Amino acid sequence: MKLTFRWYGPGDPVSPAYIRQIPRMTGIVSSLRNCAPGEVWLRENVRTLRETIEAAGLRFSVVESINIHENIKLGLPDRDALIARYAQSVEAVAAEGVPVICYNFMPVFDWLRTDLEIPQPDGSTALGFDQKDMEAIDFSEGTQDLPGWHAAYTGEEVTALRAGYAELSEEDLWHNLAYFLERIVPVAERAGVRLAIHPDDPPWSVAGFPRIITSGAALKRVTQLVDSEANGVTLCTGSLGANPAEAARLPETIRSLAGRIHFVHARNVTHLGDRSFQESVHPDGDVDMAAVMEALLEIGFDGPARPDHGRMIWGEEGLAGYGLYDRALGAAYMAGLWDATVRQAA
Ligand code: CS2
Ligand code: MN
Repeated sequence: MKLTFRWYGPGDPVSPAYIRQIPRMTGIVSSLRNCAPGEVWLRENVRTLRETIEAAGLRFSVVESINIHENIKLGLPDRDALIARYAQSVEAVAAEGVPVICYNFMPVFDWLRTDLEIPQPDGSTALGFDQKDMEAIDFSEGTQDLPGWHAAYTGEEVTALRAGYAELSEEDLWHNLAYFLERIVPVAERAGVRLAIHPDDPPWSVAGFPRIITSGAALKRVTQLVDSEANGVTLCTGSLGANPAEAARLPETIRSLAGRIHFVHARNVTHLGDRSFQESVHPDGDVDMAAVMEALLEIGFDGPARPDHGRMIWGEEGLAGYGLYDRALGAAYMAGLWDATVRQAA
């Protein structure tokens, strides 16, 4: 396992110089934040980002994410042109030597929480999600009441997007994902880079939009859509683990995906009720992190892994889920647990 850390690029309050000071840290996970979905990533911009990362003594290990344009997910007529542009971005990333590209296939929204600052008994704050709170959000005026997405969409835009997705069944969405992968996986293969789909977070339909990458079985199905090592997954313990049944079968999921896990997100969650959870510290919660590490070692996982979201601790202010301190604690815990797992297996 190679320890990595997400950095949002210049402007992120956490600096690569600080990230480098975390024990065992080898690489950065980043992206061209200003590129909208559908825009081609220019090689020179990827190079500048890589050089900034390397100047801090770290490697540009993973691109997370190249976001997929909505019209590809919807299967609209301009998708071929959009996929061709996506291919150019994949080639630019590969040409700069970044070995893994994380992406997701979530309609409209990326990861969602209903509360970004839940006070914890120890004085820290954590992120959480409750389906009841989500269902109470009125989208008629847009996303203004959706934490983290205030200015994302107007009411009319949400209505139009919902109408577009209302015409798609889950199988149609699978079909559109297959259409995309059939065209992009060969490009990734030729360019020498590996794709790693991130499971949907939370792993169920939200805000009136369908979600399909919601289980270990769904990740497996993705790998079967195009049979190539370049067609892999991001194993996110927190996203899958938001569903108690999936949390319990994480080791089994990992074994079933041997050879296709190209990136790992370690995060713990505590279930609070039906489709309701809080993010918890890396060691404690409903994800058995030691069992996750054991299964990863068993399948010979040797790729990049990062602590996923963290709490806000020690008075830090920053991007929700992406402060330095608690993620650094998570990274140190991952390193220790991995060492112990390797030693025990030897
Ligand atoms: C996070 C996301 O939700 C999560 O678990 O890791 O930031 C995720 O990385 C992106 O949605 C992947 O595209
Ligand atoms: Mn994740």
